[in-house]
Amino acid sequence: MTNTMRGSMAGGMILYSGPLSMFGAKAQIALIEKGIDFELVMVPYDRDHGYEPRHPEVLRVNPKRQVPVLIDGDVEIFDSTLIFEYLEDAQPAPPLWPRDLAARATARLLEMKSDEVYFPHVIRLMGLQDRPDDPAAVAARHGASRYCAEMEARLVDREWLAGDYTFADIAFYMAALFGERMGAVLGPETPKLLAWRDRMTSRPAIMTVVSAMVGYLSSQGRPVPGWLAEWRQAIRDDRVAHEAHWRPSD
Ligand SMILES: N[C@@H](CCC(=O)N[C@@H](CS)C(=O)NCC(=O)O)C(=O)O
Repeated sequence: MTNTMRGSMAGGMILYSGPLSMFGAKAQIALIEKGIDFELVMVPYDRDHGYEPRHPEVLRVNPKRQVPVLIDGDVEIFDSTLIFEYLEDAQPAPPLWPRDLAARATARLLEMKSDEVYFPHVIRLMGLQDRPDDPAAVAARHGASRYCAEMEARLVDREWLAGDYTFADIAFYMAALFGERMGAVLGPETPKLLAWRDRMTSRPAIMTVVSAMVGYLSSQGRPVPGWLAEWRQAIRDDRVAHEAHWRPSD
């Protein structure tokens, strides 16, 4: 982040994330959407050692030893969903939960389901990357597709998953991006979801975070989902509209 020094010197929020942390990316996107000044600390991560050695602040704050961790003065919390809740309370505008009670409950449910119903399929695929034809991998892709069909149905009469743009969209965008990396791809059978994904990718907050992630993957010689590589190339070629300040980071 450009505001790294400002955040820490001013005693602003500090987010501990990882270069390929989908949960950390959720929190980072929310901070940017809300216009909050923060310091981003990327903890050590590589393919061979994972998150070892753990960052001392992550170990100190989170007994689960995971990112993301958010520190805001005396407030020291972890878990992307709890971080969403804190950010909404700390900085109500722009709202990222709907105002309406029922819509808010639905958005919270969708946010949770994205992490706890959809994403477990992706985690299963992560463990089966060398065996894409294994029945367990096939079942995981089917499970992911069923979930996507459910989200497609929601988008028939809505622009965003819960009506307004909310944390639920951020959560599912990131989870689906990791799904895509693991072979749970979106196709023409979910046209509304594809259009939603384009709307999401166009948001400066999403572009900033995803661009850095794509840059990291490229720097490691690791594959980038085809649609994202094409999108990035289109931005480089000035074929799609984008915020003037944003450019692919590598
Ligand atoms: N429910 C947590 C999940 C956090 C999580 O799984 N973080 C991953 C990185 S994306 C991690 O730190 N993994 C290392 C580990 O579990 O040891 C959240 O929403 O923040």
